[in-house]
Amino acid sequence: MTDPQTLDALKAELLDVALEAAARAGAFLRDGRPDDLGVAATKTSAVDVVTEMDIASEKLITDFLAERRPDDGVLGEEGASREGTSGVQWVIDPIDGTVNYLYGRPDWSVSIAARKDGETIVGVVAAPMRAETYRAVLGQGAFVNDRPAHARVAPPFEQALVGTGFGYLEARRVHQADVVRQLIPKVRDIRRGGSAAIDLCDIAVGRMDAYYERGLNPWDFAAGDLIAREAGALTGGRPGEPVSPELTIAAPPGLFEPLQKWLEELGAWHD
Ligand code: LIP
Repeated sequence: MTDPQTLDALKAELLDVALEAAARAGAFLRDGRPDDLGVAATKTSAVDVVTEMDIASEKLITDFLAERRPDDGVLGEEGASREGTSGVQWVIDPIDGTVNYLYGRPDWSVSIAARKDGETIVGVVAAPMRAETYRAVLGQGAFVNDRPAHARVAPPFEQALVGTGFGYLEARRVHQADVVRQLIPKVRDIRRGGSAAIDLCDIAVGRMDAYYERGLNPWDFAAGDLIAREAGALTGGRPGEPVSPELTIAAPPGLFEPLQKWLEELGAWHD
């Protein structure tokens, strides 16, 4: 068991490192985006893309982490993978919202989380085109820039503004479209932002009432999940489950429960 004072000092150091890494990568991506940016590679389908900037951003972040925290482990979306010896693992999405970034749309982010013995204790999401950085330390609240972040009070279900997203494979998209088709008449409206990390932070700052998505990777949700929880939202997957690639849900108490029930009944957790 880590001494509380030592743990607090570790959290403070990891937050400082995450903020600096996200700021450096965010500035590089904002200021250095090539006008002729193209697709460098594809992953699960022809529309699941990687750009040279995703790869360069991940290298910038991992080089910085190696300098500041050489004994930590690393897991990055674009292949960064290092076993550490410190018990700390960094979980990195160098551009969350790659398709938005490719098209020159503003809603993309850099998502960096630090896990200690498997538990996320620091989360940072930088959204440079919004001039906002969202952050949270476990047990110490959530912030947007230097302002405290708080999730909205749950509205009635039919007045909820709900965010979601869709996968890259046709079979999954067909089922996801069927789920959202049945949800749309029951809520205020739907938003599809394109960056899970920003969607989770929008729950934290009260810009959306709820968010759900199937098929996210740990680097998509690790930081935003902590930020949403520290802002007062509940997060999870199927009933009794934590957020996972199977299903990610975030919403304030009073809305989280009926939404989770609806998504379970609609089969949002499977393809
Ligand atoms: C994206 C997620 C988004 C999802 C997209 C994509 P990426 O992550 O943040 O919520 O709907 O399909 O997975 O690939 O841009 O890092």
